[in-house]
Amino acid sequence: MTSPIRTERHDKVLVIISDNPPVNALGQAVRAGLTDGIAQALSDDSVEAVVIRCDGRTFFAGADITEFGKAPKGPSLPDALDKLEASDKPVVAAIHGTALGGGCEVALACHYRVAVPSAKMGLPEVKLGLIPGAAGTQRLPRLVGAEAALPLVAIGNPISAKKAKEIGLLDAIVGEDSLAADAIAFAKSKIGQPVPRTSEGTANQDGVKNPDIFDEFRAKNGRKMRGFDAPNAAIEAVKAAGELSYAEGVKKERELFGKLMTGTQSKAMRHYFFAERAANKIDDIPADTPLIDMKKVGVIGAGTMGGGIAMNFLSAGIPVTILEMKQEALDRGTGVMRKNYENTAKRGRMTAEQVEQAMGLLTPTLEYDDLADCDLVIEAVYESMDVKKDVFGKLDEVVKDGAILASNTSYLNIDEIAATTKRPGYVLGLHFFSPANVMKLLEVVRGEKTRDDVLATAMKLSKKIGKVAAVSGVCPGFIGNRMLSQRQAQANQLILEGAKYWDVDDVLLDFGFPMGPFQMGDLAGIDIGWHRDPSKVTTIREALCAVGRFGQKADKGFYDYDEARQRTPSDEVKQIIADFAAKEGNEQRDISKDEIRERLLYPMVNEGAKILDEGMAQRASDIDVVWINGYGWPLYTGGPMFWADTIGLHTVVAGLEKHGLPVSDYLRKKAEAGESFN
Ligand code: 3H9
Repeated sequence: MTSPIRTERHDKVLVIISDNPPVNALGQAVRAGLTDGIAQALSDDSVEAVVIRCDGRTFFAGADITEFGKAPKGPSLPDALDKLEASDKPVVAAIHGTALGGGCEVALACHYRVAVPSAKMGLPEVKLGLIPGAAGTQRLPRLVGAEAALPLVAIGNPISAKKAKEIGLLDAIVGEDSLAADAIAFAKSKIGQPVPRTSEGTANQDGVKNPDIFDEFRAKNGRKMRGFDAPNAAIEAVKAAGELSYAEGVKKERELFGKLMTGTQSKAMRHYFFAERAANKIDDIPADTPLIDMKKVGVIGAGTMGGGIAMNFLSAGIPVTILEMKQEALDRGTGVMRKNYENTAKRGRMTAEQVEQAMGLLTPTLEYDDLADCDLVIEAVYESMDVKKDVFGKLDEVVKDGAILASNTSYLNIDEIAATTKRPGYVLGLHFFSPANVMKLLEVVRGEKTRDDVLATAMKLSKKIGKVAAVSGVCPGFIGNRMLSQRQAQANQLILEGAKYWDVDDVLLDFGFPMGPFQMGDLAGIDIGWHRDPSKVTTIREALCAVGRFGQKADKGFYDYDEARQRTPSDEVKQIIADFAAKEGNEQRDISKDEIRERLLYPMVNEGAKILDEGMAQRASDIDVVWINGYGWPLYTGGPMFWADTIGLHTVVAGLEKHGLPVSDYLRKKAEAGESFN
């Protein structure tokens, strides 16, 4: 097999080039090639400096994740990088694209780093449940200081070249189109000078002088890190970089890395990494299916949902025409969109110019005819089949042939909606989650007649607007809400049988969800969909509405809320539930948290199995993607189906049986065969 690494001579400079598509991952052959390249430079007296760069779309994007969990093959990345850094001839990293993880560690082991303005650098290992394992936690703080290193290592978001230069991670920013030549010139300028080795840097002493920075960082980012093991290990490693010698620090990093690598969290998060990428692929549609050009998008409805949907496209530079029925609603909707953008700008995540650019792409209208030349129209109107049918009928008449018509319905039958048009092949569901400009998930609902190019275009578009998409077949509630309704039914039943409603919420919080169903009800408003007749009480929610307990907005719902929005279980609600249960003939008993957890989560897995069996999801990992991105299922458990695999499907079946709950044939068969979903 030919090596992915080649070398070129430019006078006294040896250029080591990696060409390992798609992302120049640092697999065994790349590591071996890098080591050989450095050896070649050192053994040749006519070479006086070295440049390392990559062909293709990016500098090394990290270790090859597909090698994790397999028997390691030398040279290891830490060894390769130690050899590189030991060179007494200057080595320059020439960076474009994304220098991530092990790729960033390659750059750190080089004596100098130059990059193009569009490059990004980062250590995202923490997002795979890991910390950098090739001395990144020890070299980075020695170069840029512990305080600047902490967010990079413990949160894992990449930074721009500009920011990298500011903190000292880059030595120079070079021309966008002249990286190779500029890096060689930079290397030549360093010939004959003593080489600066990052492992010998002293910037890490900032954390020794002010050890409070570690606790402050923990306090500031506590919510983001809740439940995850890797961020704490990352903080520990960065702290160690100031307290220990380099050799001891590296040893500490290896210990922490090894522990994380063999733990369940990293396994789950690596599963998710590949799951997210797999979800964007549709098994029976060829990758080279021609796509429909997307120059302009229409959105019907300028409420919270429609406005949020529109913002996704505006932010991606795609013009949007937004339609409302009344001028007042249109003005209100576009006003909210502008305000959202301005708030983002206030937080420093957008410039004022970008706000104007995005809003400049928006055309508000009251006329259906203005949607005629859109390539895609998404309706986000009231959730009623009759209303949707009416909207699709009108759209079918005015919007040009070959344009896609999409519904944002979270529940209704897409095939029935499609049948009201003369172009059912061009109809599909695009189910956004609220707030639609923030939430990552997009459920793409494939109708019976949806054309291949329509679906392929939707998947491509979802990536362009920064969404994580998963395909669902047509069934009530699709993948996400269909499984949610199982959990909700159990939550309601549990409190009738005597479970404390705050225990139900706490079980889900402890599991890693951001909140439980009753807290969620209070936040969203318990009166959503309430008929406003206090004399007709058929559910606990209606009983709460009847006494004005509408949720957080009324300072009372399931919980009482104080000024700081802290929740306290309410005696009034306890009584309402007890009375309601008695009326329904439910005898109340103490219910353990274990029972609550099993009854909330196992029926979801069972429903997931049915969804798979019916072919409503392409693969179990798509279900994981839906639940992690749309419903706050904790990433570090890998999603409901991966989690079920981890605890064993026989455990799920036994639990369902113990609680007298239904077990689908598919789940039972898999459990009996000792199989897993993923
Ligand atoms: C690490 O470095 C540990 C070290 O500290 C310690 C070592 C001792 N490996 O995302 P895309 C595949 S941990 C293997 O769709 P984009 C990916 O699966 C690593 N494969 O492209 C996909 O395959 P397919 C730290 C990888 O342009 C294809 O490449 N680094 C890897 O949207 C295209 O990927 C990271 O965590 C990999 N490292 O985004 C960075 N990376 O076509 C992970 C990608 O079959 N990577 N693939 O579906 C990324 O964040 C994005 O891929 C990147 C490009 C931003 C680079």
